[in-house]
Amino acid sequence: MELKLYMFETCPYCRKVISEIESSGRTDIEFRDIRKNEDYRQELIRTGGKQQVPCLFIEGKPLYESDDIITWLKDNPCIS
Ligand SMILES: N[C@@H](CCC(=O)N[C@@H](CS)C(=O)NCC(=O)O)C(=O)O
Repeated sequence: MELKLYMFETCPYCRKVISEIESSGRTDIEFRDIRKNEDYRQELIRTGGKQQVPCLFIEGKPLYESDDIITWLKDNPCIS
């Protein structure tokens, strides 16, 4: 499954999600820093409809809200 987390480093909501990812040990998520890459920022706005992070793209579909992302991650553990 293709998973991409749109984020930036100093965002506390992103840190919360990244902590969950790191503590779970999963390595199947690509991090896309919207402050370091303008293309990522544009993709987020174009596809998600707004510039809010964190946003997890699940097979290209955006999921906003850190709590909802964490719930999804727990419900969908990495099975590689
Ligand atoms: N309720 C949201 C809040 C997310 C949020 O406020 N993110 C900020 C960055 S810390 C943001 O993207 N603000 C819009 C912007 O920077 O343009 C969540 O829990 O994910």
